[in-house]
Amino acid sequence: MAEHAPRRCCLGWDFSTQQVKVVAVDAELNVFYEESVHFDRDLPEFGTQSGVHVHKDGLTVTSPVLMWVQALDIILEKMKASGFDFSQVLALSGAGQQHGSIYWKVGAQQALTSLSPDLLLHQQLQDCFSISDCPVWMDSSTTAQCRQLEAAVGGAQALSCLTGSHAYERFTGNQIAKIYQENPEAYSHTERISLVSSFAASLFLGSYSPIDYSDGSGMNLLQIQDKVWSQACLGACAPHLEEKLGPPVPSCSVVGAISSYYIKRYGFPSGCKVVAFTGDNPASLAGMRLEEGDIAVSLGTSDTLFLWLQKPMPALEGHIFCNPVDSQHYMALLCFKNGSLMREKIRDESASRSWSDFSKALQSTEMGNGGNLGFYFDVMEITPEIIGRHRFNTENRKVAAFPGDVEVRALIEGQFMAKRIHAEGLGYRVKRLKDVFWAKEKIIPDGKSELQEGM
Ligand code: XUL
Repeated sequence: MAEHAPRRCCLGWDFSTQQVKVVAVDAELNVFYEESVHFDRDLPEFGTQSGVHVHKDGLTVTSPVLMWVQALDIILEKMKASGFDFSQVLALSGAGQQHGSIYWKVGAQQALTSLSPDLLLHQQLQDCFSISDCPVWMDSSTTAQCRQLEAAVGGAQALSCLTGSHAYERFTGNQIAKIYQENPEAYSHTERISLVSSFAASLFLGSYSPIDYSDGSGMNLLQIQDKVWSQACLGACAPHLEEKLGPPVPSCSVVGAISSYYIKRYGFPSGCKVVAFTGDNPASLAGMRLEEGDIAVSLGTSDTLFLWLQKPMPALEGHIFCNPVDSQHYMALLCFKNGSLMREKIRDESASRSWSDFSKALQSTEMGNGGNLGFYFDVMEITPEIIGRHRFNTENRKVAAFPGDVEVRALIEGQFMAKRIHAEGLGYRVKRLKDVFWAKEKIIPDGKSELQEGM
């Protein structure tokens, strides 16, 4: 009986690079329901690898917007089929991979507000996008646009002081500038540009959800102190951009009530609130309840380091974002692109495609790896901008290969050393790790504690 008693809850959504996931959390913060759709596995017709298409130039990386919409359809239908009681959902919110952008075609707002509960979302939204393949955070094809933006505002440091970061290829303003320059027609047919987070919130709202301050800080467009779009940056990227972005809002804002589509098709209550969605990293900072001085490491598709700050110190490396919990405060973020995919590659090459062999290799080698060091960047790294595999032996000579177990430790130690060095380079003093959470890989607990001691 108790199992079937109604359980009031909130839903948390994650629109990440490789999957869409939902959790239901009850009043005591217990997660009692989880569901996910993995793009490569569950939507093979889109032909993605790890959720993205890497284009021939090796720099352009996109994801099909309809894949995200269809993933939401699949999850909602699975929840319905499993008997999930939507009538108990008081509110929902979520996170999205940062920086990715969605281009809603003229007329899309109309389609969003008049969704028929008899059809799936992707059947009704298929003609709503002026760009079908959205640039995502792994894209590094906008170097020219980055230099143009920095030149327009007086240089890299000036842009960093204004927006919290110097111009980064994956930051949305530079991606928008590229789309405007290369595809002006599609740009002019765009009535609204969303981030992945505000796009997801829009699907639930049935109208355009505003961009929140925190995720908006990853665009090179928002003045992080004043929380307004920078006219200089907007002007340098593309015309009429302010109206296509809409005004930004604090990350904790209730942006509206759920669309009648979800009430009629799935039985959500009409009062179900939609709270602004934000970026995955700001959402992690909020969820982990960081305190001043703490540093958190997230091992995901990208590895990230983040911390809570009261006084921003924009620099030439790393990012300052508006804080998602307290919009008067800030957070700092360092992002390393060669994270989990790099670990998976070395696992496949040097540990027989098995995490357990990977862990054994880590256990069988000493901390310090006998003086062997390795840095592995199969894709152009963000922090710092570098590509290639770089191995150094005890004599500090560059070598072409390591034995398998040395390779595994060199990778893990190199990745963690880089995190510490770059964090300290920005003036952070690492005291303790608040937590480390693992995306889908597991590095053995012994390896974990060694690494923490090593930090
Ligand atoms: C952060 C970044 C990545 C994505 C991954 O700046 O680019 O962490 O948010 O989802």
